[in-house]
Amino acid sequence: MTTTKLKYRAVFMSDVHLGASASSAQEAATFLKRVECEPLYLVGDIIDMWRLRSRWHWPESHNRFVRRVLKMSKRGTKVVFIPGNHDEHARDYAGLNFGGVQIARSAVHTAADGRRYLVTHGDEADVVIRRARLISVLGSTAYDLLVVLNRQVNAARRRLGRRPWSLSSAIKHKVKSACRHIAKFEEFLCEQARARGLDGVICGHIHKAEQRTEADGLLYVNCGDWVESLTAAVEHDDGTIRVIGYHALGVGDVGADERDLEAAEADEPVAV
Ligand SMILES: [Mn+2]
Repeated sequence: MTTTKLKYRAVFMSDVHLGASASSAQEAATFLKRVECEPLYLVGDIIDMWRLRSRWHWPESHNRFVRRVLKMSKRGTKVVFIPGNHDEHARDYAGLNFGGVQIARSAVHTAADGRRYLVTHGDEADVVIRRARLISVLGSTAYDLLVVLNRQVNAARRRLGRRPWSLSSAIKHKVKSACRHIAKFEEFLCEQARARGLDGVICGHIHKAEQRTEADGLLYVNCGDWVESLTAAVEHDDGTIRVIGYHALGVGDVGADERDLEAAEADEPVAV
């Protein structure tokens, strides 16, 4: 089996949700094993403290992800952890360094082409979460169940030779308020970057991978998540930033090429 590393200037991952049973920690760790980068940004909700508080769930794959991050740091990758709302307690440690992992409230990443990007989890946009945390906790538990259920449905579909189907995205696509929420979220974060004179924003939180250039040239990138969409944002040597998907990378396959993620394939919000 080949183990050629995919080299990127920077890698941005968010919403791994370690501690949640729906986390695809195994795939996230395998992805990290296949990539090489200078800075690695962990853009929040890496550890799901909300979920761990209600039920301790920490299988070996979740350790594997943590070990992989620490190993990269030890080998010289600059690792920046920007906590999200599910691991917000880590925000108290902003400015500190744990085993080579720098903790920051947000960061500004300078790309190879000189463009500067605001890197933040994004929940600061989400007034709803601040106001009604309980609702959002209940919401994300229901979402987890949905994901697990959906996997079982798809295992059955595969046995029948049918294509997999995303139950939650089918439901969520129909929810207008979710769309409005996403639009507001994206708008808010673009505005944050603009106000600071930056060239774009790289965020997570809403579990919706996206890369889009606004009319004024501002770049909006959402890393997606490692629950359903299994995506990350990467910076190429020329400074181009792209969202790539684990499946498109052919990680685990031999000799498969990298392809950019079809935005349409990416999955949606909630559990944010
Ligand atoms: Mn979040």
